[in-house]
Amino acid sequence: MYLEKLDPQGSGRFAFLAYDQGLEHGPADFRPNPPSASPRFVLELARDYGYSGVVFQQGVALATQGVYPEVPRLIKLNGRANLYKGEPDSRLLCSVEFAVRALGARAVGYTLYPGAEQEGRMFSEFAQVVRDARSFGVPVVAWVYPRGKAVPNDTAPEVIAYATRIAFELGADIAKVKWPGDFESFRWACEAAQTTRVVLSGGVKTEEPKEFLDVLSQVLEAGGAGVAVGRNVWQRPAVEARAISKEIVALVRTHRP
Ligand code: FBP
Repeated sequence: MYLEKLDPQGSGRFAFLAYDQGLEHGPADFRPNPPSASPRFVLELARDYGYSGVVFQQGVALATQGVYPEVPRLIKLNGRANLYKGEPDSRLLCSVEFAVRALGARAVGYTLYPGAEQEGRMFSEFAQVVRDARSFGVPVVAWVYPRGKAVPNDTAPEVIAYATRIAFELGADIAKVKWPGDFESFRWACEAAQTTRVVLSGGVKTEEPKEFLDVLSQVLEAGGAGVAVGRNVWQRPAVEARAISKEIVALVRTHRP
């Protein structure tokens, strides 16, 4: 029922445009396509191609209040910069209440780093986010990225299946995970997640759009619910970003296993 906020037609499919990389990676991510430093570039793509929503941190959401308000906002509640290279940790920066009441969030998101030293704190913070989101009636998307010195291979099939299962166990509506490398492994991740829907995390921009779209087709074929993609869209020049957006949204909407 909560997912209706993002999917009024009840398609069970989602294509999010991720735009929290300014915090998570820094502005170097915008250099391949300088207009992408402006959130308007991303909002226009989301509006024109019917993405399920854009992923913003609190500050970007505040700066763009009233800009294309028809584009659903998924507010990322925690985050970190990547200057510190120690064990990963990501703390709550925005409450569910502020995201919903002040920023008009249709959904909230939170990154978990299972395996990291701070795993326990992130799990309990996330569990509280799930409870708060229930009281405000919004769905929760978990970015689940096993990571840290205890996790030598963060995209191993058993690690990705564990990631989606953690999302299910903790109450996420949608889990966003990295590509484990093949169809069978992604299918395992979807099975492990049970009622939690699983979407692909976009990843580094591929040379050719087709390489990315082929992976997305496999995700959908394996039972995945879609994608949350950033760099593979907005690091391309406007004409190409538009072309790949059209294909991503069409694929997510129409491809059935
Ligand atoms: P991309 O599609 O650009 O890979 O974005 C997906 C995403 O999850 C972003 O929401 C987030 O900023 C970033 O990847 C974090 O990636 P990582 O922690 O692996 O550097």
